[in-house]
Amino acid sequence: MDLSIVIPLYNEEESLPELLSWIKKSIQSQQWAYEVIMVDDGSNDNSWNTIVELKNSYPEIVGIKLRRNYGKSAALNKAFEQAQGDVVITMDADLQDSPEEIPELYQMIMRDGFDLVSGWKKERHDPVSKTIPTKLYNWATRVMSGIKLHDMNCGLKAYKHEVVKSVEVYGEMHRYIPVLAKIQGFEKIGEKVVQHQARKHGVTKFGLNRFSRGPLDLLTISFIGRFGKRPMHFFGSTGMLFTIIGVLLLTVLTVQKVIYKVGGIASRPMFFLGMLLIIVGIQLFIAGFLAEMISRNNPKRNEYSIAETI
Ligand SMILES: Nc1nc2c(ncn2[C@@H]2O[C@H](COP(=O)(O)OP(=O)(O)O)[C@@H](O)[C@H]2O)c(=O)[nH]1
Ligand SMILES: [Mg+2]
Repeated sequence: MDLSIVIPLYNEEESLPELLSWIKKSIQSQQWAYEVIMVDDGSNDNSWNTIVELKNSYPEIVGIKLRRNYGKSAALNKAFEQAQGDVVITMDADLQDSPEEIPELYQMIMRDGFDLVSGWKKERHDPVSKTIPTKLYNWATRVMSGIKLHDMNCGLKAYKHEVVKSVEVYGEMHRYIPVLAKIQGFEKIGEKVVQHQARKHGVTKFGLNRFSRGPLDLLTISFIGRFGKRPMHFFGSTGMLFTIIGVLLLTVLTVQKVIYKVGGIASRPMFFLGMLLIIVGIQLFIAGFLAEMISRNNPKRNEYSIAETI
């Protein structure tokens, strides 16, 4: 199969019929075998019935209904497991992303050889309460990940088949799929300026909590990406550093007391700092040993992303 179009959705009944006909119109001139995977994430409106009905006129639909609302990441992960296309394109269901971008995104993967191409809503039609925090967030992610994308969390993205099969998305990690892909070794990441429209029906589904959860997920991703298979290298090295500095500080104090007969050592800030560093350092070692014991039992510990074998 050439193409899988993946659409995660939550309460978007009004948008779906127009979305499907727009997709069809945008790609019918291509001779592609394709599927449209729609994941209804426990919507409490009529979205699922609408999908079932649409299936009669659009046999390319693959519908998945999750029993409750698990979040966009979970929906994407389910769809990625299912996707058969050589190219997988994700898009939002709310008609804000234009399906007319699909042919060019497809070519950027197949012809230009990108592993992942992210849309860039250069001209956005969203309220400022959304656009300003997003700029900040994109800057932070660029700095932390070293990936030069302007619009990390654009819903419209294209992937090579292997990419969606090797990233695992949960929590709020759909915001960072390019980072996850890079950790797996997919480094040819491109960007395409895409059209963006204002929301026609319904309301946005992401409130303020995206600003607290997102950064935490970014921390998790960068930690697991770097140290997930060798946690002791992180905990052990920081633990060792802390302990050594602590021991040095206390040694200085001991020398002062024993050789130079300096009094009142136990009330000096350096004394408390030295003790604190030793205690925290040892705790970090313990955390490291525990993490190693846990990851030993992880069947994925020795799983690596293989590009090719002959
Ligand atoms: N599967 C799933 N999709 C969701 C959820 N929340 C939002 N979406 C979909 O993600 C897309 C973008 O959401 P939207 O509310 O438009 O976000 P915004 O464009 O950033 O304001 C839309 O297609 C939504 O239906 C969710 O909890 N689960
Ligand atoms: Mg939207």
